[in-house]
Amino acid sequence: KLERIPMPEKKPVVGNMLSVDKDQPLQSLMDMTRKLGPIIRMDMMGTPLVVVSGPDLVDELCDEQRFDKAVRGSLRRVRAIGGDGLFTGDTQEPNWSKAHNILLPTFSRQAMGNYFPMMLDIAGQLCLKWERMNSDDDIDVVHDMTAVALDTIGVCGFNYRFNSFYREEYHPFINALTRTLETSMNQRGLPFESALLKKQLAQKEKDVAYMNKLVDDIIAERRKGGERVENDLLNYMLDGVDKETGETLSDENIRYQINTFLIAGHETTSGLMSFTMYFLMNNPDVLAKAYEEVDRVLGRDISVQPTLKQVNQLTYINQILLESLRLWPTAPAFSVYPYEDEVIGGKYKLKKNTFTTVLILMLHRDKSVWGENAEEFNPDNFAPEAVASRPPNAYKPFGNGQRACIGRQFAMQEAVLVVGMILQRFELIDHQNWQFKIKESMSIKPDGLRMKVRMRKDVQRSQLVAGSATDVSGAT
Ligand code: FDE
Repeated sequence: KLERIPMPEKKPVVGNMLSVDKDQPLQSLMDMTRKLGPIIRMDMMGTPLVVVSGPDLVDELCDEQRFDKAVRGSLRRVRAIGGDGLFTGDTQEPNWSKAHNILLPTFSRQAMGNYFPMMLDIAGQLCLKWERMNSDDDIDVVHDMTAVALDTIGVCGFNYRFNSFYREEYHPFINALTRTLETSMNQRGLPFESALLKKQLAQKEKDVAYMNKLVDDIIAERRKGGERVENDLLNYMLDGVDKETGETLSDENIRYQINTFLIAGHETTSGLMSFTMYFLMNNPDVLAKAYEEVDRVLGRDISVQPTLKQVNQLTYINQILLESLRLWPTAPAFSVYPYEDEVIGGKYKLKKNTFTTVLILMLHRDKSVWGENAEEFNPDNFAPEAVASRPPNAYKPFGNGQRACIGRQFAMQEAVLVVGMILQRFELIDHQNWQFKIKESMSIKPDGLRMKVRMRKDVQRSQLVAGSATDVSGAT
């Protein structure tokens, strides 16, 4: 009763290494899934890779008794910066559970209130920049959203200001990080690779040293009794004790955690907010409903800052973001391996340890779960009734189980706030009629998306706010 897992055609020696486009591996896998179905097997030069996207099969892979997160391939190479931090650590490594125990409360719903004022600060910087644009200025959406996400995790994480809105280019940290992630993605274990990538690998070494030093200096400064501000994550990491072992985190591990938050926290959140701008511009009905909610909840007076309570009431904005993560989940896949030999779907054999990737990009488009219009953008998919009637593991933009995203509430709170504040102020204009295109690296982003904004006609300012004393009517 066992069945062979469908395979794409393979070549001698390299097997399926070249079946996957180097620049668009995910989009290749999407095409392959559309052709071959909910489970595919590939031969990566002798090492099997199984790619799964059928909801029933994924449901089994989410069983943590049988499967564990696999830190392999490019994710493994990200250990150059993430080390044994939460994202790139193996579940069995002692530092994973230690850090998980210490950090879980700092990312809880209750803790989110602490970060809100800092998130507001950064979201305000973005809005101020956009308010001051001339009518011939346009916005590099991914750039500005990356700036928000990076600056937010910087202040909330360790009271470091990347000050992205005060510089034309990205902070050098981002350039180093982006290059390092790209090189990690390009290394595929092919023959002669270290010769081919010689330059990039040398650069990677320099970049890693630079990033580590920046972060190590911040930690050392804080240890010396430097500024002990608010409740940022760094303070929790310095003081936190794991109840299970009674141990604290080492400085080296704290560095890896900070690097990790910067990797995991800025790209994915920035991609989420960027895709959401695209969807809003291209779905007028949804946009109208979103404006209605923002006006009702936040009001028309932009000189009064939103409260956390109000942000939590922006439920339709939340649905829009979740729907955006359905069609273009910015962390588009996660991987597991079986502890023992397994059979899934009653017929597909997975040998112990097989590298198995859950392609959430396609899981989220399964017609049996999302209906005939699965490929269409529809935030009603996240109306409470719709969510309640769906199988639990059909939607996995934040991964699974104990290895799921620890930053989920953090990212969602930030994104709802930012989108809410944008809509409270601006009309969004797709002035170049952007043709949909994805840029892939660790995460996915809309490639080259630009837009213009215009101040909405009826915004009010009851108070004179420092730094934004411009007359609204002149601010188009
Ligand atoms: C995680 C995560 C995940 C899983 C992965 C794997 O499994 O491999 C996912 C899917 C995710 N994540 C997603 C996401 C999305 C978004 C928007 C985000 N995310 C955001 C964020 C922010 C922050 C800060 C974060 N995030 C973080 C994180 C971490 C740390 C992790 C790891 C965890 C453990 O423990 O493992 C993750 N994240 Fe996320």
